[in-house]
Amino acid sequence: MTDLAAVKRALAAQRIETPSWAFGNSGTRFKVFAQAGVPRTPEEKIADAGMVHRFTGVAPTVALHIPWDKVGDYAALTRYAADQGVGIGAINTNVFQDDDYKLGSVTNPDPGIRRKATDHLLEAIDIMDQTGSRDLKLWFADGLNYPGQDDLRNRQDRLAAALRETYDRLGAHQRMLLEYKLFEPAFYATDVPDWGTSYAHCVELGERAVVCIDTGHHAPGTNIEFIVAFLLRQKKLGAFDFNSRFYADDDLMAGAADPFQLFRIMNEIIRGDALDPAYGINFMLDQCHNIEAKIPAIIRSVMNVQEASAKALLVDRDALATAQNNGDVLEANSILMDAYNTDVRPLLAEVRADAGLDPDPIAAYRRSGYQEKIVAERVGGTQAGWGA
Ligand code: LRH
Ligand code: MN
Repeated sequence: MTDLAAVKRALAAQRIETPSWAFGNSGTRFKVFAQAGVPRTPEEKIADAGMVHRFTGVAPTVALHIPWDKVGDYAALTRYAADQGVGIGAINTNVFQDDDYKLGSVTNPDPGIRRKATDHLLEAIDIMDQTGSRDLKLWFADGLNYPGQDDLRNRQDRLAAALRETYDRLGAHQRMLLEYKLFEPAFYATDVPDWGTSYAHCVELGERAVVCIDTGHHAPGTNIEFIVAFLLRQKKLGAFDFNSRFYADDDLMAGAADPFQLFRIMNEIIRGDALDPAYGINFMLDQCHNIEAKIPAIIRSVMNVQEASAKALLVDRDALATAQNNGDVLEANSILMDAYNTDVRPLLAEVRADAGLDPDPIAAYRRSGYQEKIVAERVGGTQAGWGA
């Protein structure tokens, strides 16, 4: 039988990290629809992240992306974040937007360009030393568009060398999250295309190199919860970039396109006793809100992760194990589906009320008038995000 008090404690202790860039303008190659009230500075992005935490109670850190969030004084930015009720989370590097990186960054045939890219990764650790961040998050757009364009093995050697130099620079409490992605912007081969490649590099590097699973970075039909189960078993799962998709790297709200998949992922997390922040997995969002209001969309995404987690926490693990061990296929499946089909919104409303929060974070945000305030105040300047 499931211990409801324990479920509520686990939900109250849950931590979800928001992405600074999701508060900025974003879109597709066809159009970026700028929105009124969008932040112009890292401080304004952090203030918006503060609002998500204020109304959900479970989003106390915000991930930064460099140079999108470059400032002169990261210690001051960290103090500003504290005033907004949040901490600075993972530091994301960006070796995908510079002209020099057309043929790759750390995998580029040109050693001078590899040096430049590696120096950016090292600079990000300097920033972590100032923000107190634990996680260095690496994603490489590096790849090829045509067979023969470059040597696949040489590129892996170059990647490994850059990762080694970066790993050896990490401080004792710092980690490297290596994110993989099947394709885009490269359309023939990506140098870190799948969990296996990331895992192999992380094993080669050491215990503080772990895999980051972005739920939008797999081939259609990929069983992501299998990857979660496997990496948990290997103690190599470090983080998630939660979002959802119908087709490719759509970066839609987590749980919006496939709430059952998010439930199955959180089910493996719960089965692995890995939800508690003490276990060390960084549950992050990585999304782009191209047409919807950004702050409510991120609040909704946090709630979707909470709902998937609550359903997974309600799985009757003893009954499930018994049915599985008895080879009772239908019973085992129905026990899992019973949890998935449970309406957990009243339970989460209780958890929020117990924490002194409004049971409906989105309604509370709407009543706060913050949206109207930022639309009125944030006039002029250059909006953050993709150029409109
Ligand atoms: C790459 C990615 C990566 C970030 C970027 C914003 O698609 O998922 O995590 O650096 O989005
Ligand atoms: Mn990502």
